[in-house]
Amino acid sequence: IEQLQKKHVTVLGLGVTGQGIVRFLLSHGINPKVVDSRPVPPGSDWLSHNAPECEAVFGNLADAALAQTDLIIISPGIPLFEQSVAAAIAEGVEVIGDIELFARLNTRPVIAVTGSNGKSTVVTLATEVLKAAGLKVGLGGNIGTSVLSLLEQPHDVYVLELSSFQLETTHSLACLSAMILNITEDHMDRYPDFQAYIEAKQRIYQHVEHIVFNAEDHYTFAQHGQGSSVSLTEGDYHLMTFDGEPHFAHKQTPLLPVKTLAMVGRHNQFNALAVLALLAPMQLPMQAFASAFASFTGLPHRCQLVADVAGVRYFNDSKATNVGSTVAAIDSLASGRKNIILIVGGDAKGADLSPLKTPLTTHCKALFCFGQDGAQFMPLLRNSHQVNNLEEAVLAAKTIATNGDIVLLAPACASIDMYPNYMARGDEFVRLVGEHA
Ligand code: UMA
Ligand code: ADP
Repeated sequence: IEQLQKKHVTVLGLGVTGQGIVRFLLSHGINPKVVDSRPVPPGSDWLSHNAPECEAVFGNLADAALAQTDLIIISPGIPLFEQSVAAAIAEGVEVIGDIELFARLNTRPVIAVTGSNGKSTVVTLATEVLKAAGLKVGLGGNIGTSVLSLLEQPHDVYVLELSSFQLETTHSLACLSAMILNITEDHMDRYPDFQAYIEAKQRIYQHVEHIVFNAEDHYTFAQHGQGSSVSLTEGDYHLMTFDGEPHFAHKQTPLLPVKTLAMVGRHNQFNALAVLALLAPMQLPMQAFASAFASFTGLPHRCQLVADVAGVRYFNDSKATNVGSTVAAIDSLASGRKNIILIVGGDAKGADLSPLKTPLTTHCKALFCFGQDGAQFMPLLRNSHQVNNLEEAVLAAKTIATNGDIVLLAPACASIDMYPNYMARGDEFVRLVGEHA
């Protein structure tokens, strides 16, 4: 902190992250310059009420004189290749993210999770287990809470959800344990190629005592160091039959019956194994896992059953914002019959949609596409239809659904072309299902 107080600091981005950084700096007597390329960033009102003393430059980044500062603390939504940022880096300005600042100040154990899908579910379940063991846990990062705000109160342990964007600007985060859950294509509008996205995620393993990885996804393997692998079938943490019943197990030791887990779906059994592996160094009583597994029913907007009308089940998986999560949703709801009516579309972020082809043709009865990139999905299934919005999709799905069918919103796209965020999209789906189904 003393070093920081001597520097001229610029906070770049005034969303959730930026506000967390500004609040933290002000509480330590540091007045940063605040810059955002949006003319009216989300935190502009907050700033004028709470920190009118900070110089603010909103609009064109070129006007912000970024090169004339000592340190830029950048938000994850702004790429390092952004022209003004790249120019400042070339001038020797240090650029870090809020996770890096947290890492430099934190003294408590950190459990960190990244991956293309399942991060929020895994960090939330891990947090519930730690709480059940009586610990005071700080949960933050990409899940939506600024990590710097976590430092305002003492905690026993931190659980961090980290995006590839956040990892790009993180250098010294020391973790007790860390895992890349899986890597499938996402954010191809931000990375030059898939390899660059993998490299960003791999940064989570830079300083880790206990590495955890997915035995079935070699992109998650660490380049250096030993660790524990996770997979339903072949990992150190895996499923085994014991006393005639499926169990979560470590090597040959059964730990808990799978039926203790309230969440459904095979991907959630994987997530539970990930939590067992990640928390192993904490040496918690198995009872803490048992009670959290039983009480945590999953986060909203993730494969959530929202209605069952005349034998037709409606699932809200609005958080499926990339191809991998939509594939996981279809696979985990599949019954061997072609009974899934899938709704997709939005901003596909430049993704390759072809991995959807097999799950769609194997398990789906019909496909309804909407939004900016809806048309790109049309060739994936013979019975596909383009509609103008989610309401038309729900109405059309209802018309063809019969007893035993599933109507699944798993858009494989970001929502920003039509909604403020995936929650608003999911909420609208739930409302439409309530109105029309
Ligand atoms: N933006 C500008 N100009 C700026 C700053 C931002 O146009 O000067 C745009 C960005 O391109 C982006 C949007 O504004 O489209 C938000 O960016 P931000 O960096 O201000 O975002 P925050 O509000 O600080 O939220 C960020 C994470 N957002 C992103 O990485 C885009 C949040 O993850 C995270 O919860 C929050 O920090 C706290 O850590 C959201 C997300 O979508 C949920 N993450 C991606 C994902 O999960 O796929 C990675
Ligand atoms: P993230 O925070 O990485 O976006 P979430 O837990 O919010 O992850 O889940 C995002 C989407 O991925 C949801 O649609 C969910 O059903 C699906 N999902 C959850 N766990 C997994 C997993 N282990 N593998 C693939 N998809 C998953």
